[in-house]
Amino acid sequence: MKIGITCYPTYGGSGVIATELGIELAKLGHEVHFISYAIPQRLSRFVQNIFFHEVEISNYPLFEHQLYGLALTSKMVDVAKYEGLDLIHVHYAIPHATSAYLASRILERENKELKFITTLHGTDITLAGLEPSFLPLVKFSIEQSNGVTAVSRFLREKTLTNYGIEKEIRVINNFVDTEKFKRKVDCVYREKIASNSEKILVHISNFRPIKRVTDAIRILELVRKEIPAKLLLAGDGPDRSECERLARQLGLQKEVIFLGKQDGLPQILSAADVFLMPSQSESFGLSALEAMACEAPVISSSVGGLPELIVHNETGYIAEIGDINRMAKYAIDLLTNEKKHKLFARNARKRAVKFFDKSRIVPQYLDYYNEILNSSL
Ligand code: GMT
Repeated sequence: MKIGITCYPTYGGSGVIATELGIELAKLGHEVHFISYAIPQRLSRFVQNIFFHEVEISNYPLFEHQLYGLALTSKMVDVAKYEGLDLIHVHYAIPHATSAYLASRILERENKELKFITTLHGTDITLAGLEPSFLPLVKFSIEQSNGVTAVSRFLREKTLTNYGIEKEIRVINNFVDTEKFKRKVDCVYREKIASNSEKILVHISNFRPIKRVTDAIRILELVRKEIPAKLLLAGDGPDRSECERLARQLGLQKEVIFLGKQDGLPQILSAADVFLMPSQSESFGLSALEAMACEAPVISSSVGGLPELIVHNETGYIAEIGDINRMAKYAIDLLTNEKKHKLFARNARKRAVKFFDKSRIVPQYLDYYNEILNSSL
């Protein structure tokens, strides 16, 4: 198959899933054409069968706001036409689904069919898509997609109810390469950052307000009242300065370690005794899954798709949003009970391998592509 993939190429979870999916499809012999404004972050090396098409954006002075969605449409038309794409798979609805819709209409005028599948990832539905400036367009673009997938049951239900859409949405969960994401015994972070008696909490995100990273710092403060511990923070974003300020204010500047944006996530996750995800909203929680694959029990808020991933009292714990006292209590419980911690760590890895390994999820996308290509929709 010749497949076009459009995604945000940066550190966000949707871009990661799109890129890893493209790589796996290419390994299976499919030809994959990424269409975006920059080469995806996780595509830093040559991979056979993968091609990248950069969307050039005009900076003509009259266009005060960049017209990326339109430039993307034209690039999709070109790539579909000249590379002979069978379909386009867009990740994150805004503006990708709308661009794909326009591209398919343009090609229709030339008697060429281009089907497109939209994968909904999270804030495209729960946050940005609900803004009045986007809502009608997001609803329309989802309805016009030949196929739609959502990364959790939660996100499917939200889409159907929030947008009043009556359309079959296939749930295809996030996935992880459990061979790459596995606990490393010689973890440099553990050696360099903490002494033997210190426990390590880890959080990885893009530091947006929705991630509630400051909760992770407050949880560390409570945990440290009982046991010596440090917090490793990887990633960067708008809330980073606020987090640094809070760590200083709580006198934890040495105990909260900011790593910034990082590529070697399995190494960082291998240092984790516990992974924290106190998000306000989370449609699936890809980094929690990556942590589980590295044998880190996850303590998270009970929002969105997280309860579909984390089994409370088995692979980790779930608490109400903002209930840092409970989350800290759960962390202390796990960190002071070696037997329980080992069991949860093992359960977490087992669950990641059994239900969310790439070998289980990637074929679901391929089956869905074939279904859509063979349907009359
Ligand atoms: O929040 C992020 O990390 C970025 C965002 C995105 O769309 O790029 O992530 C969303 O997609 C991920 C991959 O499907 C999900 O695992 C995340 O839960 C989801 N984030 C939110 O819902 C806030």
